[in-house]
Amino acid sequence: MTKILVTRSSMPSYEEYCEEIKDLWESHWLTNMGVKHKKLQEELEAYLGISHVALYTNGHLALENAIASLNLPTGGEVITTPFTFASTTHAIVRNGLVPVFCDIKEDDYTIDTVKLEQLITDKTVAIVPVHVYGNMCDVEEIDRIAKKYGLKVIYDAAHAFGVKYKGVSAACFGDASMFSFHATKVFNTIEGGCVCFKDDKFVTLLNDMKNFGIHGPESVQYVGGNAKMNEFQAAMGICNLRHLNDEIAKRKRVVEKYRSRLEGVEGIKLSSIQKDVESNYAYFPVVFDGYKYTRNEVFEKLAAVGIGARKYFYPLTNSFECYRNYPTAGTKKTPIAQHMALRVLTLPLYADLSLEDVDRICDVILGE
Ligand code: T4K
Repeated sequence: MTKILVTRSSMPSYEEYCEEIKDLWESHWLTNMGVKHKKLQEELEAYLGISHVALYTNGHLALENAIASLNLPTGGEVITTPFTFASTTHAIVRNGLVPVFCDIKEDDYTIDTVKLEQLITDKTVAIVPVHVYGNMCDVEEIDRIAKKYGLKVIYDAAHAFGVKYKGVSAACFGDASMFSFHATKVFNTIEGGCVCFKDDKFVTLLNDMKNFGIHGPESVQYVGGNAKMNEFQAAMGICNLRHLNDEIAKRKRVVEKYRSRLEGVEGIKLSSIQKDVESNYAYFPVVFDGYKYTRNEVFEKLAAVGIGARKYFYPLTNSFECYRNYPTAGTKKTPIAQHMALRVLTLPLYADLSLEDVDRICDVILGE
């Protein structure tokens, strides 16, 4: 029985990667913003249609630094969603800010903008929405709210690399957007991530912050850490970017196959197809609500035959032990998110997942 895991990293051929890293053996330049770093940064700026990309060693530190760059007042409230990976909430809290958890929408699991506006107080300083599973948040409404109340917006776009709204890349909304280039993502640099932004005034800050705040040989302007992307990571990104369109097209076939088997089955709910959005087919979430098997039963049935679905995102971040004593924590105020977290399963999805395997997975889900 071959195991099927929830995802499998996209990789270039061994030869292609070796060719890309060959010159590193000649230069001995392995990290600290070398030629590969520069090349990837420029290629990403062109691909995403954004003026500035600051590369990071992972998406989490990219998000932490993006939030830090806005210099928000300690103790300020940041409205965000608990239906996400631990990273989103941690990045807010590790910046000395207070997460205020907003509920999500039932159809696409992104932040509910009506509830968001109701949560704004005189302590609110920013919004950190999440394009969860690659589904775009309501960027137009969030922009309207942010302008009305003078709030900063930093998108956690970890899942949304390659996604476009009305032809515009997910990189281009809010004050900044963070992409994750982790091994499990549609586009990977092994580990990695970036901050995308338009305002020139953040160029120095975001690039220096990942290198101890060092600006020049005798100038340290910020209290930064070490979050640099190294040359091997960047080389992987350069290779993977060449194949990205193919990878997304292959993922699309897998998703279409899943939809053809699961759409319309009583008690099974699929994520809605968003209007004006070009998807990257990052994840395939399925909600079991009133189905003949519970989510946990489906999870166990799949696991019993070597199929590794995942409960992304359960538990909600507002129920984590580390936030138990937070005044804003608890799942009561986010009932839709809690409902989804108890019922959702993300099914295996990667470019090379065969359609026969998708059938096998669906047979287990639909079987007696
Ligand atoms: N914001 C959001 C909304 C995020 O989802 C994430 C990360 C972040 C921020 C932070 O970005 P990064 O700092 O990670 O760049 C995984 C990933 O580690 C994490 O990147 C991701 N979100 C999260 C949703 O999933 P785990 O603990 O579930 O991963 P793991 O090790 O169980 O791997 C899942 C499957 O992927 C494996 O069953 C097989 C496959 N896999 C895994 C690895 C590590 C590969 O094929 N190759 C690999 O190298 O967290």
